[in-house]
Amino acid sequence: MKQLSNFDEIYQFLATRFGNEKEYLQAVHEVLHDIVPIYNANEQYKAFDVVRRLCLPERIIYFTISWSNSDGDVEVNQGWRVQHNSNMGPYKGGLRFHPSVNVSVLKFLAFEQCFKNALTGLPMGGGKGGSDFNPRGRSDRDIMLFCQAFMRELQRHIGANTDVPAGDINVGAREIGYLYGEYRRLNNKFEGVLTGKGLEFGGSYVRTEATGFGLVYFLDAVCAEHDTHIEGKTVVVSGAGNVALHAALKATQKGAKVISLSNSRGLLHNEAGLSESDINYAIEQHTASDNILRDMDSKKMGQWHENKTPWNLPCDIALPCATQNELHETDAEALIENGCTMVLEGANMPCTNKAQSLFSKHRITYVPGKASNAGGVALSGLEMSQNAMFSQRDPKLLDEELNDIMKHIHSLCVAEGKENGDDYINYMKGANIAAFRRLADAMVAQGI
Ligand code: NDP
Ligand code: 2IT
Repeated sequence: MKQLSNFDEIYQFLATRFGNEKEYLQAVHEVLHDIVPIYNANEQYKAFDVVRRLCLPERIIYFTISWSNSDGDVEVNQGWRVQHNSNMGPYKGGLRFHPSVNVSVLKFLAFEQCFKNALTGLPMGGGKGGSDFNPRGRSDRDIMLFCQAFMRELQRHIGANTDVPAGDINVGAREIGYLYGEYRRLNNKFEGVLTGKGLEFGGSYVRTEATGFGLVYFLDAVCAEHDTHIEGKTVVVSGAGNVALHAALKATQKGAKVISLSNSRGLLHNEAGLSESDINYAIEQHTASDNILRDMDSKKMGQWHENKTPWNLPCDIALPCATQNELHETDAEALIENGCTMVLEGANMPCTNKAQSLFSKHRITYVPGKASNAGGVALSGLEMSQNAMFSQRDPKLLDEELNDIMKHIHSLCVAEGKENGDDYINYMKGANIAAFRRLADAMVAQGI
C-alpha cells in the first residue's frame, strides 16, 4: 500500500514527467500540500492510489484546426480538450480561446475544475479545453467560421452524458451559439451538450451572471463569518469581462464602492465608485468594443491608465477576476499595506503561490477560485438538468439556488479549514480537503 511520506514524493513524480508545465504543477502543488495528510490517514485511499490517479488527466485530446477565413485565406490553429476526471459525472468545464492557451494551462484548469465541481454538490466531472486562436480584432464572420471548424473536430469527443463544455476567456454567448449550431447540424441532435446557450435554445436564466453573482454571494458569507458586511466596503475588481462585470454589479447593488475594472491593457479607476448604470453600460457594450474601459473614460465613468493594474489602490476587498497569475507577491504586499483584508478569486488561480503565502502570513482572508467562482459551473449544472427535462426554470428560483450553493460551499470550507485553536479560516485548505474527500470517495466506490 502506497504511503506518501510527504507531498514532495508525488509532486516529484509529476515534476519529472511534466517539468515544463508550470501552471499545471503550480495547481497540483497547491492541492497536494493540503490533501496528503487526509490521504495518508485513509487506508482505502491508499489502496486505490487516489492521489496519483486524481492528478493525472484521464485523457487529453489534441487536434489541428485548419480553416478558411472570410477572406478565403487558410489559417491553422491548435485545439485541445483535457478530460481530467469523470468519476463524479460527465467531464464539465469551459473552453478558452486565447494565444496563451497550451497544454499546461488547460491541464491546470481541468485539474482545478474537478475540485470546484465537486464542491458544488452536483454530478459533474472535470475538464477544460480551448485553442490558441486569438479572437481580438476578428470579424463576426471569422469568429463563426473558427467556431464551426473547432466544433467539427471536438464534436466526436463530447455529448450530453460524456463531456459538456461551456465558456471561459473569449468564449461567451456568441461563441457558444456558433459552437452549438455546428454540433446540432453535424449530429442531428438537440441535446444539452454545451452550457451557456442562448435562452431561446436551451440556455438557463442566471447562467450569464452566475460566476460574478456567486462570487459576491460567497463574499456575503465571508463577511457574515467575520461579523461584518459588504455595504460601505471599498472593492477593487480586475478584469472587464463576464466574471468581473457581474461581480462589480452585484457588489455595487449590495452597497459596496467598486473603484476599478481592468484588462490586459490597463486600468479604469473611479475613486467615487462606479454606478450601477456605468457597470450595466459595460455589460451591454463590452463584447462590441475593442476597449470598453477606454470608452468609459471618454464617457466620464472613470480614468483610464495604460498598463496599470488595480493592486496599488487602497481598498478593503480585492476580487481578481481576469486571468491566472495576475496578482504577484509585490501586488499582495501593496494590497496588505493599503488596508485590504479580504481577497476572493473570481478568476482561476489569479494569485501566485507567493502572493497566497503572504496573505496567509498576514492573516488576510483569502478564498481560492475553486470555491468562490464555482457559481458559474453550478449554474451550468442546473442548465444540464433543465436540458435533460426539456424545461426552463424561473430566474428568481435559480438565483436563490445559486445563493444556497455558494453558502453551502462556504460552510464546507469553514468546516474543513479551521485550524485547531485558531480563529483564522484557511479557505484554501478547507476547499481542497472538502472537494478531495468527495472525489476520493467516488473513486474508491467505483474501483480502479
Ligand atoms: P472574459 O473573456 O469575459 O474576460 C476576460 C477579462 O480578463 C478581459 O477583461 C481580459 O482583458 C482580461 N484578461 C485576459 N487576459 C488577461 C491578462 N493576461 N492580463 C490582464 N487581463 C487579462 O472571460 P471571463 O470573465 O469569463 O473569465 C475571467 C476569469 O474567470 C478566467 O480566469 C476564467 O477562467 C474564470 N472563470 C470564468 C467563468 C465563467 O463562467 N465565464 C467561471 C469561473 C471562472 P482583454 O480584453 O484586454 O483581453
Ligand atoms: O472555470 C469555470 O468554472 C468555467 N469557465 C465555467 C465552466 C462551466 O462548465 O460552466
